Amino acid sequence: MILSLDRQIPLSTLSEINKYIHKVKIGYPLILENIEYLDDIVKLHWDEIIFDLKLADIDNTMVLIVSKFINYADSFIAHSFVGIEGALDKLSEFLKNQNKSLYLVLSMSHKGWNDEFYPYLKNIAKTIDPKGFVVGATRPNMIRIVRNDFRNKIIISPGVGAQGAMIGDAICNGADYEIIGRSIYESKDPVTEAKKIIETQEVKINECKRTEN
Ligand code: BMP
Repeated sequence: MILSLDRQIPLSTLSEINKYIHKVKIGYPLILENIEYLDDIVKLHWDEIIFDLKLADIDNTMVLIVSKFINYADSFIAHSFVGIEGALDKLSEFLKNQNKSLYLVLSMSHKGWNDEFYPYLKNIAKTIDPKGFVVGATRPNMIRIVRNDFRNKIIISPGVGAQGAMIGDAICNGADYEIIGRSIYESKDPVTEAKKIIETQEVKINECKRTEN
């Protein structure tokens, strides 16, 4: 599970959640809400801090943006559609030199996303060879396709809960992590909710593994 934080929550709550969820994805709304909060987040014990800046620009601009957060992040998310030359080639090289990782968006969770572009995005993804991909949990078929095309890459999958995908479904279809935000941070008791979601996820994964065997 990856906690998606798009809003500030009390540090004591975050620190409790951090006992159960060890990866966090930080979004623009949170950075814009309170950039100083980032200093508190990084002090907790995360296995990975992913900056979801959905980079989609020319190389120089993307490198300037990630440079601002390089000391906070383990990895960054960029759009793949911007292409290679003059964009992702330099970003990818810069992040490698900084020992940071890159995820590329291959398929989004909202209705309006068009997967007809996937063959184009797939070729870009093959050339750039990032750590992993973002594929929406609302598109189980795309998760299966991406898993089949990229057997050794990490698939992280948003869209669970608030956007309608069921807990555990993305994992059962081949994702490595489900990304969950509002279902946790907007709940009355985020810590209990996080624990409940993890339990539900475990039950679901065990069920689908049993069905596979
Ligand atoms: P929530 O669980 O609150 O819906 O949050 C999902 C998070 O994943 C948000 O930060 C959103 O920007 C991001 N996201 C998404 O929902 N769909 C995508 O296709 C790609 C994303 O990064």
